Amino acid sequence: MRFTWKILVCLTSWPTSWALYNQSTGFPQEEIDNGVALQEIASQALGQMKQESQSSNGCRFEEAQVRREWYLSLIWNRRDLSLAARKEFTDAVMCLQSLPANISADAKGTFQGVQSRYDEFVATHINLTEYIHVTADFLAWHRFFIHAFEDALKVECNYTGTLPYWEWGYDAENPQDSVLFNGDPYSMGTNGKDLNQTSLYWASRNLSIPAGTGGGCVYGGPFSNYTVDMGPIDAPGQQPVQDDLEYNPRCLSRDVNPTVSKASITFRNTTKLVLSYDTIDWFQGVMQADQRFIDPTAPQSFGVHGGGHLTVGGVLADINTSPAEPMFWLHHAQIDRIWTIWQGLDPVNRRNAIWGTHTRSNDPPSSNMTLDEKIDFGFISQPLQFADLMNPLSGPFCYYYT
Ligand SMILES: [Cu+2]
Repeated sequence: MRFTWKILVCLTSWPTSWALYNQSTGFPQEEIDNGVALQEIASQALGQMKQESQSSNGCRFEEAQVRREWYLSLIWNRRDLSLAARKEFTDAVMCLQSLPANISADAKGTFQGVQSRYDEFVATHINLTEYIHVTADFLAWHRFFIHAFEDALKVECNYTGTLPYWEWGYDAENPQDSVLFNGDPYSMGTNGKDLNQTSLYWASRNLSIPAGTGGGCVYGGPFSNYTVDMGPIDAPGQQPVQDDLEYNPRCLSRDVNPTVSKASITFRNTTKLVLSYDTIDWFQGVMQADQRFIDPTAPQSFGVHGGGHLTVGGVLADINTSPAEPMFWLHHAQIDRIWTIWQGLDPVNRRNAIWGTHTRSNDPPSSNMTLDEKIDFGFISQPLQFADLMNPLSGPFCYYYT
């Protein structure tokens, strides 16, 4: 009996002692790489958010909206949204693309490219690009922007779901094989047609990146008949239009890129981002590969933010015009989720943490932003106070990620 017990102890402790632990995180490397660690960190953060919400007078956690991933769970290896729910989402997006724009005839002079209600979101992002990326309000601005989009789907297109998010880690190895792009009626449409390109020159960065597995137009499934009305403006391998807001009808292009995804949006990179930085300057800086905060251990990375944009490629790779690609909303929901997890791990110190100025990488130099400032949302909303956009469970928001 005693002997058996000893063997049992030996057997149960054996895998642990042999597992390769990542010293700084306390998780076995395997769990960091397969997403189990991030999942655990996320539920820890959510627990703290729930407690925090009970002591404030924001929305009631029990009544909050829940945003889900395209996967069901890691264990069952299925997607989180039912087929019907996925189709309801893409149908609602196509509905918004078919609704007329609200903007006035005056504004139409400047915003020539705006053909639909959906395009108002695109034009707002194009117009504000220099003031909402690598600035103090990057995360908060995009949090409200995607919320306003979700709201428009509900109010104007009777959408009954919430914004889905894209957990990049599931697709980092083989993004071109993702069910997101399998082209069936429950997907986000296909990859772009393969143009057999080898590299793409990115003029604004004076840099060439390896081409992906597509490059041409989405040819099947949702969005294969969708017309992008503006851009390109600033994307690898694409000739920019003369005027940022001009009307330039074209197909939705994609160039799903495994070289970029493997280097940037793995569970390992995302988990490291969430766990390694205690201050917002570093967290948001590394996330965006801000030149001032390049992660010295991953110099080739575009950060998870740019990495997601470049993994899908084509229209999503265009800094200014990217919301014209419906994957934008799933990618930025994940960006928002990662910020939410980071905030939730230490709400006392991180809930209202901001850092930075009004201009991209502070070039040209501008003043530091404060939480009392109003943030501009173009056609999407009246300006809103920065401080009101810091918590997904208060202010205009009432949602969390599962
Ligand atoms: Cu953006």
